[in-house]
Amino acid sequence: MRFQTIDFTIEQSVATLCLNRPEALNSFTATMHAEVREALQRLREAVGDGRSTPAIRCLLLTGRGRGFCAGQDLKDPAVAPAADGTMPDIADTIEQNYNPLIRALMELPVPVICAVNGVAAGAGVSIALACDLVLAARSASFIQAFCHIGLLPDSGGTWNLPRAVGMARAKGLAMLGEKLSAEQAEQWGLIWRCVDDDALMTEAERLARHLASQPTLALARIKQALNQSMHNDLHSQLALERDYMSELSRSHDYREGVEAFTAKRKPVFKGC
Ligand code: T3D
Repeated sequence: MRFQTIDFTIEQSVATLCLNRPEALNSFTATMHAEVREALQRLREAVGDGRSTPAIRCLLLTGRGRGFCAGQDLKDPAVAPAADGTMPDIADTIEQNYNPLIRALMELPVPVICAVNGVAAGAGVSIALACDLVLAARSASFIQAFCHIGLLPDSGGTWNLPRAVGMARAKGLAMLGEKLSAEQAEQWGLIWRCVDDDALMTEAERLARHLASQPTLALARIKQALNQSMHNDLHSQLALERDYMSELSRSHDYREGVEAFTAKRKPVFKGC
């Protein structure tokens, strides 16, 4: 599939979406938003409804060049001040572009791996935090750059950040906008793992292939249940676990998992 600002490929049930504007640290323009939206829409259709083996069983998101994503392209005419000095209302781009992107990633019923290959800043951090497993190159960093330009962490930043690292660290990061190294991000629980730079893509692709061979429907329900636990009370969460378990207990992969365990062989999951 040919796009101008992203590369989108599918191989062995793994879709890879690579942000490809390295000269601007993969910051988002209106075109990039439209292309990412289209790729995610195609992906969502390929995942299906969980009743049969999905054509795609994992998404890997990364960036080209020395940056992962520097958030909004601050030079994009769509968000720049007009010639007469009037400022655009950025609620429009947030509502039309960033919010649907965050929902699409967090609601996608397959695991989303983010390989943070370099600096992530502004909405670039929020996008990484909307993914399920974040790997980062040791030289990568995370910057809540919003406060440097008079904004606040959007794209779910104020929701995901305190849940990941706690309120004290979230406020420090968001109000100071200091660079957080990948190693510190791992120690603080912001990301799953920090790996050596030259091992990042090998490790991310290995993880993606592994997840794509696992019981996809169960992974989808794990993702949904953990995300919903952030705002459910215990009673609602217990009911939700019961309902998801009821559905999963009727899946092919549950039967296969138990049969393989009993027969002491490796399970072959179909993802449904
Ligand atoms: O519409 C709205 O605003 C609403 C949405 C908001 C969501 C947001 O994401 S707001 C936050 C926007 N992002 C930022 O404020 C980050 C801006 N970038 C930086 O602070 C720095 O570039 C970094 C800390 C990320 C990296 O610094 P460094 O020194 O490694 O690289 P650099 O030299 O600053 O950047 C390299 C090039 O990328 C440079 O281009 P040039 O001068 O070589 O032609 C730079 O202008 C460009 N670049 C980096 N970030 C952006 C960008 N160009 C446009 N927009 C960017 N966000």
